[in-house]
Amino acid sequence: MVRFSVPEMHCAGCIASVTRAIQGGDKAAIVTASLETHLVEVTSHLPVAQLAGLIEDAGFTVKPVA
Ligand SMILES: [Cu+2]
Repeated sequence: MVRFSVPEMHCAGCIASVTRAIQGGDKAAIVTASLETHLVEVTSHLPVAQLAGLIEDAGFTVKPVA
């Protein structure tokens, strides 16, 4: 599981966009997002950089969280 900070994620629509973007790259990905922490947790076989790219392509600033 990898964790990303997505500060611009502010509503359920944003979560839907992020989830759709990730699952566009890996339809089996499990995505959990929190509006309180702006964290997105992803379980996927894709590498971290590629997951970050998918989120970015959806229009969000993203950074991996250690
Ligand atoms: Cu939103």
